Amino acid sequence: MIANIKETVSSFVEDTTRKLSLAQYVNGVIEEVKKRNKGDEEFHQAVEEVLKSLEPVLDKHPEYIEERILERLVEPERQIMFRVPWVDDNGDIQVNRGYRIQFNSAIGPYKGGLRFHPSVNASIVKFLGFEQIFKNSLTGLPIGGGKGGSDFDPKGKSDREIMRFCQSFMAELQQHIGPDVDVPAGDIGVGGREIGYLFGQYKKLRNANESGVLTGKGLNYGGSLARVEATGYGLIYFVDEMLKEHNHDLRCKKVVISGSGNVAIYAAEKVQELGACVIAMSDSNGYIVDEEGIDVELVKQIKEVERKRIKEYAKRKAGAYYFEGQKGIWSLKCDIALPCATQNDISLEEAKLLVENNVIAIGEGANMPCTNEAVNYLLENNVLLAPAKAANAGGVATSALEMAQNSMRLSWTFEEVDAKLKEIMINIFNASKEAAKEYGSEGNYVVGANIAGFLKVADAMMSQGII
Ligand code: NDP
Ligand code: 2IT
Repeated sequence: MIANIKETVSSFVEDTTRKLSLAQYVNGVIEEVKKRNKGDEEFHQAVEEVLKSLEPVLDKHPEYIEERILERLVEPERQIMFRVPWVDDNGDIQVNRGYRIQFNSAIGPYKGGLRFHPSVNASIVKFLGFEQIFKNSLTGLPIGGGKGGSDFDPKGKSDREIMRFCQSFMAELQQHIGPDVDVPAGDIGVGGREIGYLFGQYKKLRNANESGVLTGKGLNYGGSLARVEATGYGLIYFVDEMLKEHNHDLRCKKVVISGSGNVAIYAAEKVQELGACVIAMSDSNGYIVDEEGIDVELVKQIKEVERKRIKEYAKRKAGAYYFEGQKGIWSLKCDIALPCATQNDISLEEAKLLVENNVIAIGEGANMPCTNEAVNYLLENNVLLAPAKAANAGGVATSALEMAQNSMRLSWTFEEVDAKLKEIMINIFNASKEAAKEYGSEGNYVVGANIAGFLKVADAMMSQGII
């Protein structure tokens, strides 16, 4: 009996010591990242969130520690930063900064969007590139992690200015990308128009019609049906699957969506198609409330066609209201919250409001829209949380389907692409669920997605040696 107790105590002590030293090791890697990437706060945040969730994996697979997988993973394979000079409509010279980060190519060519927004800097591009590694792995398709962009602000620019900027940006970027090397796409401020100008310039400079070099292209020059819809639709497929797992569904649920760009619009369209009611959407100036349910076609007209502000909506739709301010939207009572605008949209304060209002689920359409404190608070309060890496992976997954169609020189119908997208989203949900269960965090899809995404990349890195 006493021997038994002694054995239990000593194995408990051994176990606790091992876990403590694992935590120390992971903290050490995080501290080193902070030292080497001073001031890159968004990048620190993304690294901390992922690495901390990997402790149970390292416990089971000490070989990842021996092979220094974490230390290699947090260091981008390559970072490119360049000058983007262009001439505005007044004939004045403007200078912006361009970025491309080629983070990890263990499972395929670098893949990830380009963001054009004044807030873009090295930290933003690094955090987005880091997240992209795990997201792309989760899709089950052979794509590595990359990201890029510029501090260029497309707002208020003429079409010709956008074109000249894109041409200058591509004049430099073209030497670093290619269909088997690195395949950019859109993100904030980069949609079909920008991809068209970027593609035209690449084709001209390289004298090659390599359609797989960019995704999100127009349908008449190599684009894929359903790519425009894919991120928003994919988000809803994931959220629907998560709700079903917990005996809920979308019917008659009140939904609040931040943003009114590509992801937000198609999330709104799909969620309403499945029976929910979107009562609010926003842009960076303010939000609209329409208790009757947002008219998505009107939002498309205002934001996609006219490129105007969301406040126009309240002027044109009876019974709709407009409120100034970015974060006020999270004080509205809703069942499902879909942050689809930008990072750190929901901090602890907004998370508390959502919980007070009995939110059931959060689906992250944007990248890292919840702070780490908000994520922890939401999980502690039993809110179902669909993490960005998994829930918004439908966009990049469909980009990979676009690459596949380009390689085959064929195109699939909308229904074919949409069916593949849905299957991919359900697979991602299941992979996240299973990984969470296997590593002791059942129901925590944040941890599950990190682990499932990590394992494939780590194993590929192990197979390919120290490079
Ligand atoms: P868009 O440029 O089409 O739309 C962005 C929307 O978010 C706009 O309504 C914009 O408002 C709002 N927004 C942007 N920045 C801010 C800010 N700092 N504060 C408040 N609101 C802001 O971009 P997407 O819809 O493509 O991207 C939205 C999010 O989804 C991003 O986090 C992106 O990384 C992520 N994502 C995008 C994918 C894609 O395929 N496009 C795939 C996966 C994730 P305003 O018009 O006022 O600027
Ligand atoms: O964040 C993202 O996954 C995207 N912006 C889409 C990237 C892509 O390559 O389609």
